[in-house]
Amino acid sequence: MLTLHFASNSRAGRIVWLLEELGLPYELNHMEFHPKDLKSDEHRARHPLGRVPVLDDGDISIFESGAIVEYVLERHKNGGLKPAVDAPEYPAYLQWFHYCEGMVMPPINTIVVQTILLPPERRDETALGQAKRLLTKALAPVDEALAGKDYLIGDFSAADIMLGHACFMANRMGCVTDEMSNLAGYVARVAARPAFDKAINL
Ligand SMILES: N[C@@H](CCC(=O)N[C@@H](CS)C(=O)NCC(=O)O)C(=O)O
Repeated sequence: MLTLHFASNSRAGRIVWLLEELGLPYELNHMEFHPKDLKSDEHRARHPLGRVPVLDDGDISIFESGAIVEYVLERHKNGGLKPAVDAPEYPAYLQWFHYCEGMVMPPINTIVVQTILLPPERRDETALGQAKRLLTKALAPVDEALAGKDYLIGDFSAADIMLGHACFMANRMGCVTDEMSNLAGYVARVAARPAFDKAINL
C-alpha cells in the first residue's frame, strides 16, 4: 500500500493529483502545515528537513515531489502520463517537468515566505517585488509553449502535474498576467480536472 505524507496547500497535492489520475489506491497521513507536525521527530525521520511530500511504499520511503512522480510512474503506472523515450514529445516532457522546481518554484517559495511565513515586521518588499517579477518572467515561456495546445506537450502528462500545479499556485498569487492568455486557459483546464479538484481541496 502507498502512504502519502501530506499537508494541505503544499506540493503534496501533486502526488494526490497523480494517484487520483492513475486510479491507484493510497492512504493519506494528513498533517498540519505546522512545525508541530512537519518538524516532529517522527516526520523528520521520513524527511530530514521535515517537508512534504513523502511517499512510503512498503519498506521504501522517498521524498522530492518530482522523484515521487517518476517513481510512481515507473513502478505503479496504470496507463501512461509519460511519452515513450523515443517519442518526439519526450524532450519537451522532461524540460517542462523539471522547469517546475528549477525555475518556477524558487520565486514562488520567496513569495510564500515574504507574504505568509515571515512575521509582518520581518517581511521585505524589495525581495517580494523581485520574486514576483522573476516569476512573471519564468512563466512567459510556458505561456508561449501552450499556444495552440491544451497541455504542455499536447496530451495531458505528468509534466502538467508538476508545472500545472505550480502555474495554478502562481495564478492564485496574481502572477499570471492578462497578456498570458494561453496560460490562463491552461490553469482553467487544470483546475477543471476532477483529480486536481480533489487534490487541491484536501
Ligand atoms: N523540492 C521539494 C520541496 C519540498 C517542500 O519545500 N515542501 C514544502 C511544502 S510545498 C514544505 O514541506 N515546507 C515546510 C517547511 O518548509 O517547513 C519537493 O518538490 O518536494
